[in-house]
Formats: sequence, structure tokens, C-alpha cells
Amino acid sequence: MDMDAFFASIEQRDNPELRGKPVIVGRENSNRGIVTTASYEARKYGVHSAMSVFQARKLCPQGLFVDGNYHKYSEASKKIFKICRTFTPKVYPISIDEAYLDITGSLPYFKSAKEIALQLQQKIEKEMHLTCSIGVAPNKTLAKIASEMDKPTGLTIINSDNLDEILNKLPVGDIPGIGQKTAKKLKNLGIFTAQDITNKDENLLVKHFGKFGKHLYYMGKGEEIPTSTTLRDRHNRKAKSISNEITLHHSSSDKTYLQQHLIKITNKVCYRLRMKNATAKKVSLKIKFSDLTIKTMDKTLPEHVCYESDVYREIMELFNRIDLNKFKIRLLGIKLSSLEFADETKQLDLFSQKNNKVKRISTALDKIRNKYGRKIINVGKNSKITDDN
Ligand code: TTP
Ligand code: MG
Repeated sequence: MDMDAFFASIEQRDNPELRGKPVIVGRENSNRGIVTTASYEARKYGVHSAMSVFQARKLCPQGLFVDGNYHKYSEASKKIFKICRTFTPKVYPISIDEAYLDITGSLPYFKSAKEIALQLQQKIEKEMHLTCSIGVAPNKTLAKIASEMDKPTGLTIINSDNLDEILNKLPVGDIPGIGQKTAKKLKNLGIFTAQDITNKDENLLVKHFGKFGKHLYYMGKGEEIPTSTTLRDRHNRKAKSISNEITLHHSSSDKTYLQQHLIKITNKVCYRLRMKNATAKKVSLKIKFSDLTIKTMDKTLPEHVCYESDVYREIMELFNRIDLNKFKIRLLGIKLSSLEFADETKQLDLFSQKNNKVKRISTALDKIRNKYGRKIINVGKNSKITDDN
């Protein structure tokens, strides 16, 4: 997901006089004005990021030049990534206006990957009044290529049906990670498109480009190096635990109030657990008292769990050991550990283990959360959903 003409679009959104006009957002850079970005109207004149404001004025004298407001852009960026997280917890921002979303775990809750992309675009437009372009593909390199193919407001899907056709035409300079220098070197070797790369021997590429040559070889095929420790691998590293805690507005010994917070945290950690296709065997409760002392209690369960009702029952069992007549509580935290991950290819198995009411309700709730945001609905404190009723 990459926002369209990000800084310029925000300026146009906030100042109707700029809408539909060539807007150029500048920034002072060692006594020289630099263009950070230009609206699509200004790009027609050849104005682009990183060019001097001086040059931009020459190319587009009628351009409306605006000073950037970075605080505003960064606030918008945070909100946009938050919207992304309502579709999957696996959101990996790579710049102020761009993020990868791993939607593997969310797919069972939507009609298709395209549907997720469409809904994300609509939600960003509705809530932020900004547009973005999205690429849907089996890996990051292809997703980025796809996101740039139909800007602005683009939605491009790359799959096995159109992959070859796209790689055939794709200029090497448009492959993420290939800069002007590398593109020139590749052209000298007779490599102009991504497809041309694959006609070359991997060793030849390594000879000319060193380690990066191997990357290039795979990029040409629209793949990622299988054993590389790229961003993807780092992000995919399995979590050891999932936890969340809340510092209360005021220290309290009110059982109902504390239980309300515990159920909230239970919902949060269980949802995150399920979105990772994981189950947990160990449940921990952390309590900070008003004198700032901390108590942690945990319980290893006879079987793995992932539903709120199971976790909350155990948490309450630990919580009830605290004598609230003696203590006031300032912070509550829940940790789920001893995690087991379902094989990503068998992601549905986790949910089919228990073909019962709990599972069906939980799946329905997750579907609602994925659509409208995690906080939209919670399992309640008094819910007595069991497999029998
Ligand atoms: P980009 O996503 O590269 O550009 P963009 O969002 O303006 O336009 P596009 O529709 O092509 O995605 O960068 C995001 C923001 O980062 C951009 O609005 C301004 C800022 N930026 C700079 O400050 N300097 C730069 O050199 C570039 C490329 C971007
Ligand atoms: Mg952008």
C-alpha cells in the first residue's frame, strides 16, 4: 500500500484552493529548496521529488508551491497504518506513506485478497480523505511492483496468470532495489527487462554485481531469495509470546472495574494470537499495585487455547488469588506464551479443531473486527458460551 502523492494530497485535502492544481511541496535543504513531492497535476510538467525548487519553478511556473508540514504528515501516516492494522496485525511500514501488509491470516475472513485491498482503499479514503495505490501479490517485491503499476488510485493484482506478461515488459529500472547505476550496468549487459535477467546465468550476475547479483536473479523472476534474511524473514520470525497491559486511570480495588479491564485485554491478546494462527499453552497475569510492587502469576494449561472464554477463565482463576481488601491495583497485564503456530498452509486447521459454537462465534467476531477494527466488538465478561449450549 502506497499513498498517492502523499504530502501534496494532504495539502490539497486541507486547502480546497489547491485541489486539481499543480501543487509542489518544498523543503529547505542546506539553503536550497528541494521538492519533496508534487501533485499528479504538477508531475505532467516533469516536476518530481528531489528536484530543486528552482528547477521546478522553471518547469512549472504556474505551480502552487507549499512549505511542508511534517508533523501533519507524520500524524496522517500513523492513522493510515492504524487503518491497515484493522485488516491484519502484520503491517510493516517501510516509509512514511508505504507499508507491506501480510494478509495470509486474514484471507479466511474475506471474499478474496482483492476484496481486502478494495476495502482498505475505501476505508483510507473515507476516514482520511486521501487515496492510495495497492499491489496484491505473493511476495513483497511483486507487491511493490504492482502497487506502482497503476498509480494513482491503482489496484493491481499479480498472480500466475499475468506474471510472465508483466515481467516480460517490466523495465529493469522499475524493479524495487535497482537504482539508476545498476540499471545502466544491466543495460550494458543487454538486460533491459526483468525477463532478460532470467535469460542470464546466475553466476554471471554474481560476477558483475557480487552478492546483489543473486538478488537480481530472483528479482527477475519476481521471486525473493529463498534463504535470504530479508525483511520478510525478520518480520516472519515467530513471536515467543503475546502480551498486553493497561495502566489504570486510578488505582482500584473494585472487582467489576478490574474485571472489565481484564476482559478487554483478554480480547486483545486472543485476537492477536488467532491472527498469528497460533495457540497458547501458558497464561500469565501481571499486576502492579499502588505501591508499585509487581506480582506475576502464571498457569500452564493442559491444552493449547486461543479463545477468550478459555483464557479469561484461567486469568480469573489467577486474579481471584489476590485479596482486593488489602491491595489497590494500578496496572493489569496478560501474557500468552508457549505458543504453537499452525502451518501457514494449513491455517484453517487451527479453527477447525473445534467445530463448535465457540469457534463459530469467535470466527464471526474476528470477521467483524477485521472489517471494522479490532475494538468494534468484544466477547463480554458474562458470556457463558460453552460447547454444550
Ligand atoms: P513517495 O511514496 O515516493 O511519493 P508520493 O507518495 O509523493 O507519490 P506516489 O504517488 O508516486 O507514491 O514518497 C512519499 C512521501 O515522502 C512524499 O509525498 C514526500 C516524501 N518524499 C521526500 O520527502 N523526498 C523524496 O525524495 C521522496 C521520494 C519522497
Ligand atoms: Mg507514495
